[in-house]
Amino acid sequence: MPSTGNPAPDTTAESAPASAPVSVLGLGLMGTALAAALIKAGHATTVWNRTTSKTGPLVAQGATPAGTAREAVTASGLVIVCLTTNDDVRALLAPEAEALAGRTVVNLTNGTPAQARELADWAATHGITYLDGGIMAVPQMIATPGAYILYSGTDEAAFETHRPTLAALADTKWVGKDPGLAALYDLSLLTGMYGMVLGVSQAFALIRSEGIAAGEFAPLLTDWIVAMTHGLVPGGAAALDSGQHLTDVSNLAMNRAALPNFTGAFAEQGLRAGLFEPLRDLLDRAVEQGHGADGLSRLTLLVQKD
Ligand code: FVH
Repeated sequence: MPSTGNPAPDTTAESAPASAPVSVLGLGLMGTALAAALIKAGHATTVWNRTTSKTGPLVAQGATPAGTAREAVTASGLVIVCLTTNDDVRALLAPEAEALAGRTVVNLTNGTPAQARELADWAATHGITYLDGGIMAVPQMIATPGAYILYSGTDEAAFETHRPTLAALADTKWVGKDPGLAALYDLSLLTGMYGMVLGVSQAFALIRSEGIAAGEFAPLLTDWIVAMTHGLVPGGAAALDSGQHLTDVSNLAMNRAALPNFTGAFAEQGLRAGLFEPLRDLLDRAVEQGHGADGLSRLTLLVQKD
């Protein structure tokens, strides 16, 4: 039992009441959106942030400000944490271990699977229930259709207990009892996004190099990316799962032959062409290994370190 504050509620109940109290630690852009959604859904929401001025707008919406992290932790059986990194989470929670005992921590900070497992181990040794989460939304999407949060942790029953509360933030997707799985799914999805960020940045740079407005080009780019995604993702998955990479659509030898056109055009326009290097490296290796007739799905196998 915690030495200070309110006793931790019994988390073995089947589900938390619709108005279950929640504490949110970390009121950056995301933490603020999460707390606002909880308040709107009728939860008694206690908020804490290192920089105290950030609590103001949430207090105006009905949140209770906590003067210290300890005060926030002891106000609720469910403690949601959303900080910059898991190093920050560790530094913040370590001194509160005793106060957290018997409560459930849901860590929605971006991190690696190994960090999530380490935090779960730490929590277990202190009698804290730990769930890791990966938010698949930007703050403006919180509590709107299309947003979802991935969850994992050894205690699936605790997730089910708090699921109705967590559903106020976004759709909930349970991915398994290994605490590292939410981070694995999260980083895998974000990897797809960052590849797109790089591609979109380069596409805009090239089109703008001849004075064409980004806004004029944007609809074409959007439609093209959507069309390519519909083929690339399910098609790539089918090829990887079956081991059949041969293609009659767009083979690696052809893509490799075309690549100098991209590096050449970027260089001609005075743009950085080095951004294509990782793709060239993969294409070169695939073709040199005799996979020129295979499709782009083959590149996934070359990401693995030799
Ligand atoms: N914003 C987004 O689009 C993405 C969506 C997907 C999930 N990410 C992850 O969410 C975490 C927080 O992101 P954020 O957007 O809220 O980030 P900031 O607005 O920069 O706020 C950071 C908060 O963390 C607090 N903080 C940092 N270090 C510490 C520390 N050592 N002790 C206590 N608090 C700390 C910071 O406090 P302050 O600077 O205001 O005092 C903010 O509250 C992140 O993992 C994303 O990858 C967001």
